[in-house]
Amino acid sequence: MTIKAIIFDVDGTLADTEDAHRIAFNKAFAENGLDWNWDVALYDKLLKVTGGKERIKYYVSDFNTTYKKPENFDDFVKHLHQTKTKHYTAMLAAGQIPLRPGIKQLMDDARAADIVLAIATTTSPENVAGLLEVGLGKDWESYFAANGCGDIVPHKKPAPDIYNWVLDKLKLSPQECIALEDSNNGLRSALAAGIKTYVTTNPYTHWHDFDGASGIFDDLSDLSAFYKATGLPLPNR
Ligand code: XBP
Ligand code: MG
Repeated sequence: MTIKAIIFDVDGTLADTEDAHRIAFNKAFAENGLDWNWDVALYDKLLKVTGGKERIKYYVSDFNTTYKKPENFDDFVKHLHQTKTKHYTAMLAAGQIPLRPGIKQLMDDARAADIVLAIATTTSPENVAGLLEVGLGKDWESYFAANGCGDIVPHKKPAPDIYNWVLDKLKLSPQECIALEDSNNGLRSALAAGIKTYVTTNPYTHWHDFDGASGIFDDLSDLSAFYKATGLPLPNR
């Protein structure tokens, strides 16, 4: 079947964002008087859980078990996460996080060939906007026929919810789409929605289990190889 849409994960796929997320979490902890510090080794483990609020709760329940939770813990986590988003979007606005190699060219090639683009991510909408405003320009929203992100679905990746939400918006079947992901959670989410999935790895995910992926790449610097592997009818680059 011809491919009608490409659905992109954001964090780790469109850009190497996870270390900036980690730094933003640490800034939020410091700003709120917490002595928590997530180093790279710990963050690696915390990435098991997607979603920033969910990740903070996972840290408290599994890694900082002596911490005495405040009474309104949910509100506290929400506030911490808002502080984190403020720091993260400031890093994006400062142009600290470029798109990964080949991403913009792939999007431009696909658009020129009338292949629809969409986003399926667990990250917050502000973060998607901040990244793509810098990476694609002010009219970044016009690139995407569906922008699935954050809390719009009940269950985050590895659940298929966000991909199902996007398929619904696009009015396409899973067989008419491919997904691009960078992590085991993301791959499982897309596969559970029945979508053929390709993976680009990054420093946080290169060791993940990518069983079920249709192709695994270090990055998309060789777009011709990606077009050949996927069967996308796009020009040699
Ligand atoms: C990304 C995530 C996100 C980010 C943090 O996963 O899990 O939670 O790490 O963003 P994926 P928020 O790439 O699979 O979508 O703090 O805004 O949740
Ligand atoms: Mg990702």
